[in-house]
Amino acid sequence: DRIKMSYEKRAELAQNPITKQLLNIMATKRTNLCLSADLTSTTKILSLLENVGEHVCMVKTHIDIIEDFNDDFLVQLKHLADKFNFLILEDRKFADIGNTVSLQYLKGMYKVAEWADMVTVHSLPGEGILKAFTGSINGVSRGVFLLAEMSSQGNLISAEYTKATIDMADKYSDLVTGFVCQNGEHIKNPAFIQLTPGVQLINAEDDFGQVYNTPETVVLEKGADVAVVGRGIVAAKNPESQAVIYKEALWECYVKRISN
Ligand code: 5FU
Repeated sequence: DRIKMSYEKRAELAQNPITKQLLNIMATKRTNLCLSADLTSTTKILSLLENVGEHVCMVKTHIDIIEDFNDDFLVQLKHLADKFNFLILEDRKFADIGNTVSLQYLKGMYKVAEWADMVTVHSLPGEGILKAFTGSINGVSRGVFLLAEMSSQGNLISAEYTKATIDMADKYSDLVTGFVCQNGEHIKNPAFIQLTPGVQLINAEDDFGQVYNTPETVVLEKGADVAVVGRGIVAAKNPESQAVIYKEALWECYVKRISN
């Protein structure tokens, strides 16, 4: 069962190269923390990553919130990803018909396919949306996280929708790296990664309906493999020391989870 299995073991089982790579990074760097680098200036993002990069397995971006976006930023971002050995997830939440999504993924000013190891995709339009992606671009592996649940208060995703999303991935296991969700009880396959946003050290909410759970809750009770932390780290006085606190708390929960 996925929950009790170590990341190393799961890396061996994973067929999808990007899943394998992510699980190996987690095991080697001993971190299941994903930083959500939700800042609007390229210099601020790069300096944040310079300080926090060594503590995370993945960095999540919202490329379209950046105000001074330029191609050199992508070069610097890639350089930091190599230097600190983390993967990049562009949280684009694609949600249109396959043809449009394919254009949004490959074209436009951001050319997401060229630099993002993984992207997030809504299952809402049906499985045709997955045909817009391939497991590799120019010989480099690519992955997709399907949105099976959301963290926001009152979201319209039903239990049935969540289950259908998880089932949708079965036919696309060479492409789907895992699921963005809150509760992974239906994710049985150890080759899929549960990515859970809405994480802070205390239970809380923001003014827009975001709901936060603690590392203990998300990893031990809800089955998160990777926890996404944004403002918990980004808005801290000292993001680096805060990242270490999150990294250690999350890792301790994982160790506890696989050992009892
Ligand atoms: F799919 C989801 C979701 O259900 N909840 C989220 O919060 C994605 N997110 C993203 O995680 C959201 O867009 C932010 O980028 C990040 C959470 O940031 P926070 O600052 O930790 O609330």
